[in-house]
Amino acid sequence: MPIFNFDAAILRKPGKSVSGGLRAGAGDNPGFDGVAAEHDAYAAALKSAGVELIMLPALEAFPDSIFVEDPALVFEKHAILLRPGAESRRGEAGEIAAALHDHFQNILELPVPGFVEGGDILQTPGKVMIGLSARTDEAGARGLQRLLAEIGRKGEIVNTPEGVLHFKSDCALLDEETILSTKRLAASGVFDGFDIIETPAGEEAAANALRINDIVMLGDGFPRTAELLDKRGYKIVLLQTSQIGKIDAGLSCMSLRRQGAKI
Ligand code: CIR
Repeated sequence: MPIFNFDAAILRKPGKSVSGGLRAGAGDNPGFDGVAAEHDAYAAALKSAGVELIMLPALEAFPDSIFVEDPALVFEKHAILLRPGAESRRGEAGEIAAALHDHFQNILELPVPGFVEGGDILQTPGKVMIGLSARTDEAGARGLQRLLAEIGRKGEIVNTPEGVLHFKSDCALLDEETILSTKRLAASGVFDGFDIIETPAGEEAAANALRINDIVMLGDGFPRTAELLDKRGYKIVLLQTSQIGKIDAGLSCMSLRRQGAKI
């Protein structure tokens, strides 16, 4: 079964507090209604792709909790509770634990010490890549590597380009052999051996795309990337990301996808 086949996904509704979500720059706040509309369209696209939605309620105490990808890492039967590097997000792992227990057979926890956010993890057929970043440190990455070995997966620790929030802010798996990557990340050689499609200059944010079953979800502001993927035969679904983009998020962040046969 291809690694991008998913049967279910956990999502969390945005709360009004999402307007105050973390961001590196000093841009204006996203509006709650705009984020909610982007989230609704994203959920609808997942559903159309054959994914069962497990929708969790909003958590006002955690402005960034809509980005469920970061406090956990999931596979077909296993789920790993992570420890976000961002202090304001650390409690999100405890908040998502019950849903993981409901939908996965085996729940593991990142050992102490160290931090890992799911946005830094790229799952590929042969290995799970763990990007070191301002949110994921060496101790966390090593702890995760040990847990992955326990469940029969190989973890490879790599670097995220300086100033980039998460490893997956800059890349996405498009199929078993192909990675969509920014030029700056591809230049580091981490994807040697893969077929790489580079995002055109100025469209770096397009790299946080998402392959789900037979579609690739792509932000709608990246016409040259869309053309490249279209030419390669990918079935693209364009989604607005202008509001979540104000708090440094893209398309992978809003779901935790469970591997399984497409419904
Ligand atoms: C944060 O800074 O943590 C959120 N504002 C954005 C998280 C995006 N998540 C992701 O890329 N996996």
